[in-house]
Amino acid sequence: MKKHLLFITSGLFVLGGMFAQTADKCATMPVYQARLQNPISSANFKAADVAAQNWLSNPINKRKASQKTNSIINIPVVVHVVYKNAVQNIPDTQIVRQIQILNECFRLQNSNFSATRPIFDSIGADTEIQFCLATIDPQGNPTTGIIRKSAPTSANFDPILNMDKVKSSATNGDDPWPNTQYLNIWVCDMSIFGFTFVLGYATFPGETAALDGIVIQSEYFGYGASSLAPNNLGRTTVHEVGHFFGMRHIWADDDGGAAALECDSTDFVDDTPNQGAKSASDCNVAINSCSSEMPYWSTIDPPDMVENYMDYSSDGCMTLFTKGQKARMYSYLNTSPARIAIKTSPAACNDVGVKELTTNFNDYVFTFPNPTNDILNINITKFTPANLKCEIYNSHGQVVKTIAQLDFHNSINVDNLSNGLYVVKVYSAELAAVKKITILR
Ligand SMILES: [Ca+2]
Ligand SMILES: [Ca+2]
Ligand SMILES: [Zn+2]
Repeated sequence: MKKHLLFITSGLFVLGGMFAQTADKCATMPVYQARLQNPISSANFKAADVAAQNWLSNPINKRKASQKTNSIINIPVVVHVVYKNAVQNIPDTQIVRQIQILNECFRLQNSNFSATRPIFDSIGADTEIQFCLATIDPQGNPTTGIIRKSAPTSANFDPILNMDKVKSSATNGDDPWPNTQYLNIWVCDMSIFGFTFVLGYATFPGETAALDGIVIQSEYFGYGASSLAPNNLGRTTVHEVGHFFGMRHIWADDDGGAAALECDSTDFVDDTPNQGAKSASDCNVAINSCSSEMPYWSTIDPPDMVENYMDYSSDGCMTLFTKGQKARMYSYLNTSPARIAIKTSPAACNDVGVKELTTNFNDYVFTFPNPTNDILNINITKFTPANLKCEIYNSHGQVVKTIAQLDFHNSINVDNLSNGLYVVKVYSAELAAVKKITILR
């Protein structure tokens, strides 16, 4: 009873703190602190950390884990969509897109990696970890890897007062699949009193099977609406999956202390610069909060690595995990029983996203507004748009505009084209989508 009271009190305290600011990226640490109140959980987390640290203290392990091995780890994912209304019942395309964003970011194929400052780009890591929607369920039956479950509008899934209720059917959520075979991701509404105060949270290695996985606020899963900027590019899930593999925040959660003390704790990764405080959903490249430090790869005191997925920067700012972070992930993937097991999960795991893209590519291309008069927007939600081209045809079948290289978001000026019906073809060697648009003034 005492423990329970303690948790509620600390929960309210944290909740009060969160209300004082805008939506926070992640509730992983407050949830973790609450879990540490349970002596068994606390011992399990500690055992996982000690085993991982011992593994990483072996220089051979450390060297191998931070290098590229060309051996890919495939993580089968099951997404539990627990919804209270139609909007929260997010479409398959949004889910597939999030899996693709995970793959881009964990495999260093994100198109914004080129924006990484030169001082950091040499330590960016292809973690060689990939994700896919599971194709075999725990009973051995075929599955899309997506479960949809309706919850009453009265259900609360916030991570402080109703922590983990979304993870159990008995409390209006959905039970996890075995964490030895699947990464469980719950997508739900965590708002409380109509206020979205957290975008996601994760469990660290060592968590019990019943709770292991990550939870993401529905509208932030996948490619969110521009109104959700700067958190609309799917990086919340990348950040939370980072926690799932043992990553701590890059600023080591030592915000708020005396200035001299804010640089004295660690994220347990030796190539990420020390950082005194979290970023504020921005991309402040001017900041160097901890001075007089010299990581092994640098000859100068580096600025804060706001490009790191484990900061709270804007989604568009985030571009990398480091080699040291990769090594830390592998230290858990080689020592923590559930993380070891998932590497050889029997849940079949084809690259579902790419397979679906080939037949449904039209669903991944959005042209708007229609009709338009001057600007045509073409948005792509594809794994890598690097090789995508576009041609616009008039009603006589003649090419009137060519774009040699599409990006995720494109604004095409069509004000030199006359009124009429046009066909927009978006294509690569493997994929093709065709959209009809009208130009009308
Ligand atoms: Ca560090
Ligand atoms: Ca520094
Ligand atoms: Zn976090």
